[in-house]
Amino acid sequence: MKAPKIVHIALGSNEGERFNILQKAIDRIFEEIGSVLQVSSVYETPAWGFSGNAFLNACISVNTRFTSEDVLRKLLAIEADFGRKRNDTGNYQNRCLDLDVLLFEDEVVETEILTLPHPQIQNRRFVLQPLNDIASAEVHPVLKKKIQQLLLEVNDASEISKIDKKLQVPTMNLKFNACNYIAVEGNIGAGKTSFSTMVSQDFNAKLILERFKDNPFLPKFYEDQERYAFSLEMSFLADRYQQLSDDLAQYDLFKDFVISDYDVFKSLIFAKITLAEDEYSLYQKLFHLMYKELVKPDLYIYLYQNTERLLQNIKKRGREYEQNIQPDYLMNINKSYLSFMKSQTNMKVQIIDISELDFVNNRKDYLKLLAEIDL
Ligand code: PH2
Ligand code: MG
Ligand code: MG
Repeated sequence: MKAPKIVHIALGSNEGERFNILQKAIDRIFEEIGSVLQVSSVYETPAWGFSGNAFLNACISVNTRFTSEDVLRKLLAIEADFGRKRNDTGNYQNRCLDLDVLLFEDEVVETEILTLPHPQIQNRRFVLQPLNDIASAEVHPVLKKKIQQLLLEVNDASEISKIDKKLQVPTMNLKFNACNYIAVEGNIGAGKTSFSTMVSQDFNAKLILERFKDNPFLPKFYEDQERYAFSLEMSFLADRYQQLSDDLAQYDLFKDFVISDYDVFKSLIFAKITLAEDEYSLYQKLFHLMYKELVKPDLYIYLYQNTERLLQNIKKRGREYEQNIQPDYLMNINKSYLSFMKSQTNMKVQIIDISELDFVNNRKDYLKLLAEIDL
């Protein structure tokens, strides 16, 4: 899962209900591209470079996990939805909505469809003035000057005036900090790691990820289940116990809550499936001794995904030792999780069906999934 990057976007409109168009464009950017960090004031500006109606211009900064090219494509699609028609004369014309990528962190790009930083930033007061509201200290990665410096030096005498009305910053209305600790669970390949990583990035949470990669018994287990099941389950239990007791005890002053991509109870759920009866009863005794020492999550989220898509995801992520996992095994795991969750009386459990969602690639689906969470 990529760490989000900050993109600065310029908005302009000189046709139609200019202010409302800018606001709706920001709302669409929030829904499709990423969380909106900052919004500048709105400026009324004379058409620059052509004779046309006066514009309203603004700039925003957005946190996005998409690439700069994906952001550009999405912005063009939003413009098109607002009825923007481009002609190919190369001349400027009136437009109900123009969305330009100004800066994408310090990326310098020159392709057929995208130039970064935007080549005209330093020549346009209608860009620099609003950009200065939200990014005065950002350094232009090519000119190596701060935005405030570029604004002082700009050779553009346009008369620009700030308007009183303020654009709204769209937000998710979700208060995770009501919880101290959230566990995300789900079958193999459901997307537990992706989802908890995304939430930790977007809501300033400490992230605890299962260290499955370090388990030397896991590849062996998938080769010979009977021989390696007990060692595997014991080593998972020991690791998870150690990680959770360490990481949950270590309070991070700068984070608002903790989110993990597993709950320790999964050890028992898997052991029940993989161990012989006598081994399981021994395992269970040890498990309960350890379990009662651990902090329980305030919220347990189970991401339900159907078997077909689990298998697709497993194939896509390509861990070699997982490639022979059978549908029956996954259905069995799902069933055991469901019966575990049913038996929980003290823990707040939430099952969310994600079989119709693609929350990793589609931000609307991610927002839908978040909206399902009931805190
Ligand atoms: N956009 C242009 C050309 N000229 N002038 C103003 N005032 N505001 C704009 O957003 C603008 C412009 C090309 O995109
Ligand atoms: Mg433009
Ligand atoms: Mg444009």
